Amino acid sequence: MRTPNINIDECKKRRARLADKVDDAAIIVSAHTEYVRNHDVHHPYRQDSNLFYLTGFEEPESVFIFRPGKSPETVLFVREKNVTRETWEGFRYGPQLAQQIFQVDEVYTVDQIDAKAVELLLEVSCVYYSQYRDSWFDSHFKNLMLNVKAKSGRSGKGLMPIYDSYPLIGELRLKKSSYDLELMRKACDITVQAHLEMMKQCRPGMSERELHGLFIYEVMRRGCAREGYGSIVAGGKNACTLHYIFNDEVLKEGDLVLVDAGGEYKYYSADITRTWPVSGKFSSAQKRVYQKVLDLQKSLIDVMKPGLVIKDHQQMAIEGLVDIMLDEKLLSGSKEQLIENNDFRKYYPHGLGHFLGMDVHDAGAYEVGGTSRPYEEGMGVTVEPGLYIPHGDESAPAELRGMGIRIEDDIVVTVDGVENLTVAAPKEINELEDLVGSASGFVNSL
Ligand SMILES: [Mn+2]
Repeated sequence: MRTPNINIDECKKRRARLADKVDDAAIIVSAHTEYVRNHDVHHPYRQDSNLFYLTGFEEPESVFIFRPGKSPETVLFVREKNVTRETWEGFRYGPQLAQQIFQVDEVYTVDQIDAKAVELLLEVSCVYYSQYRDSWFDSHFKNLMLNVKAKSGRSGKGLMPIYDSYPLIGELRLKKSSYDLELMRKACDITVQAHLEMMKQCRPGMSERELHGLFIYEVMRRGCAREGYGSIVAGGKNACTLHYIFNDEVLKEGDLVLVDAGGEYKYYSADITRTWPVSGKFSSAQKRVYQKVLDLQKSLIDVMKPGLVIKDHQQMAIEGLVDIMLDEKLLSGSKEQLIENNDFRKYYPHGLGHFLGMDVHDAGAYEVGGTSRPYEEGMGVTVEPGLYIPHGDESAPAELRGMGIRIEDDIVVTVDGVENLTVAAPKEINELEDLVGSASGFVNSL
């Protein structure tokens, strides 16, 4: 028997909030597909965030059907108990235990879904399901809709309307409850500790991979199941590759290293980026540019509060970064023109941040009715301005070429301001210079 990774009462509260948003509908959420890595070995499995959010159930090949106000209201389809399979792959709840532990009205084995789901859908007038996410259930879903239509006889109604469940559930996930925030704080605290360890252990000659391995070790030993996303550990010019994934080069004296890494704790992810000198000492050019990006990042956090429109916040970041680019002679000319022509994109090609929660790039709409929405209490967002000067950029001052700096914190919008969940991760120059390479007893050979 395994202990659920969630408080089931919280799932019930989430379902109650979801029920308020629909009328005479069924919401269908299926498990994430299992992917084969090679032969009979699968990629590590992680449940679909929406299914976990609503049920806490972590097994593949499961489907949840939620019919607010109907009876049964909650129906879960799960894999059957199977002694042989469990010997190989581990524990399965099976229908009986799943019903008891996850507290849903009815549970069936997943091979009953085609017949049972038709009955459930005949009693509603529309369905919410996110197609093209889970190939396994998509094919069932198509037949299901046809069977429901066939069963409704000669009503002339046609196919029942299908709405995407993703934005519907995304809107709920966007506003974090106190339970959600507790887990986000934990993910962030653990990730801060792991960044501190990486800073302490960092030294020239170490590989990016070793630093990456240290991060995984430090978050997993503190209770994270995994990383929230593939960590970026980018020394020197590798920092200019925004989603650098190779992490296999050697960290060099004189270079900066950019680390963008977050642990996932009970399905909530942190997302911290810090940039520090490999040797523990910034060069004067690195120090100058880093300080400017840091001052901007802090000022961008300071202005955050409910009501600030996300697009306006992004605009502030662009303006601040263009000032730095002009100051550092990366660009010249009129600021307005450089912004209008998107010339700054050469050195700042990404956005200021993104929603953060169960997914590192979390669910939720950035625009409502075609316009950028304002920050609201309970939103989790990142603030991560960055400046990247390509290695081969002959128009840039030589001392800046190949320099990539990003500083990222995880923020929750409160009733009148923000809470910075990752404020404890050092980012001041003197703090970093004191910390980097300060670990004692380090053996520099394998
Ligand atoms: Mn991020």
